[in-house]
Amino acid sequence: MPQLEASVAIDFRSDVYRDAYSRINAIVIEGEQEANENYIRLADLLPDNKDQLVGLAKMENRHKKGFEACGRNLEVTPDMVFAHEFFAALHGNFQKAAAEGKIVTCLLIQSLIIECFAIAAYNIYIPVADDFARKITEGVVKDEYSHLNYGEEWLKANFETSKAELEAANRENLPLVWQMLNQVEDDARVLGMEKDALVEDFMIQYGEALSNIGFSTRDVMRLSAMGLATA
Ligand code: PL3
Ligand code: FE2
Ligand code: FE2
Repeated sequence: MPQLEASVAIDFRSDVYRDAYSRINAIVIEGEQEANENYIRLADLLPDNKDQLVGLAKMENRHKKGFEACGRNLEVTPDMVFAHEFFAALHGNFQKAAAEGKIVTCLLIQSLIIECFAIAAYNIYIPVADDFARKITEGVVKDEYSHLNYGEEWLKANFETSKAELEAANRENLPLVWQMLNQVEDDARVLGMEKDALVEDFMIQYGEALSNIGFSTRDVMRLSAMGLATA
């Protein structure tokens, strides 16, 4: 008996797909743009790490260009107004923290939360992407692991003095991630990405990061599920 197809082929050119892509693509472009700005801001706050952080910012700019090309390839116009709104709360929290010189909060928002969100999204997207976008995304996700690693290493080296601020910043910002996922759930499904898989991958990446920084297993469980039950 012939094997059934594992999944129904995705029609990347359909109106339904391209409509969903106009929002998801915009989110990714906006996310990469804000990541670029956030690392430039961090370079000011951490002058000793300036060259490395400017290097990360440049990578984010290349990622943005790559995803813009993915949209053009499908003849999709990204809905940048939607994407700007999508990131507004997290972006506002980063800017407020930066203005107050709260480096730990800035690193938690950008290098842990946003990078883990990106890694989860890109990992889940790669198997269901069109050929052009798959190649681009595979290159990008490798870089995102190095950005996550930057945050982990800094926070690990400063763990004892950062712990209380990390707890507070996690409580304030992680619930925003669950809200953001709820907002993209329907569009992500059209692209072949399930919310449960995104949540699972995010929690694995984020939990591992917290553990590498120095939190106990008990703390990791508590911190990484913050606000999930009520989302
Ligand atoms: C930091 O380097 C990049 C920040 C980008 C954040 C992206 C979050 C994406 C969440 C939307 C879920 C679907 C993603 C689809 C992938 C093309
Ligand atoms: Fe990036
Ligand atoms: Fe990144």
